[in-house]
Amino acid sequence: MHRTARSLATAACLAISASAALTATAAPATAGPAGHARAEGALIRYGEALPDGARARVKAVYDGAGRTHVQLQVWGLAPNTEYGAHAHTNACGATGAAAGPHFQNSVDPTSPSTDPRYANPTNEIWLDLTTNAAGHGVATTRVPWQFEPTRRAKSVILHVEHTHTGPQDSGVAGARLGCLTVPF
Ligand SMILES: [Cu+2]
Repeated sequence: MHRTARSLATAACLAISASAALTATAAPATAGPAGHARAEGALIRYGEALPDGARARVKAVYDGAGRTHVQLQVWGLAPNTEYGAHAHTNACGATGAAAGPHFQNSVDPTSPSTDPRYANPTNEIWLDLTTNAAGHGVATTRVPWQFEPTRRAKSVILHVEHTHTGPQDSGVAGARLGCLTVPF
């Protein structure tokens, strides 16, 4: 119940801001029944490296076993190209930095978090993908946890590189190219 009301409020806010800005990119996000979240729309662009008109759709499912399943689909990106993508803590803003760090289930006391004990695809939501010849890509992930009511990811950021997994640079994926606000 709570989540539905909150998501509807978020959708309303997005609708208002979308109608107020000519460059509006995030389509009104809609939430399904309890246990689902979904958002779709044009990616907010943070540079020329992201093709104009690039779009994304994110679906999250919270299953009865306490897990979270997330799918990211993108359209209109460069063909045959690797991108990194993750769930971030804040909604999209005017700059890539506005989305904050990666959402972590267990939060690294050190920031920025590049420690693979925290910056890994089990503790974070990683959605790296490689586009096909048409610039379409799909990524899915599953993590063994769900968001708390008051601490949820709020966006998906698309990065210029696949996510690194080294001992010193885990979670790093280069520049932030685009963003979709998601009412996880
Ligand atoms: Cu990221």
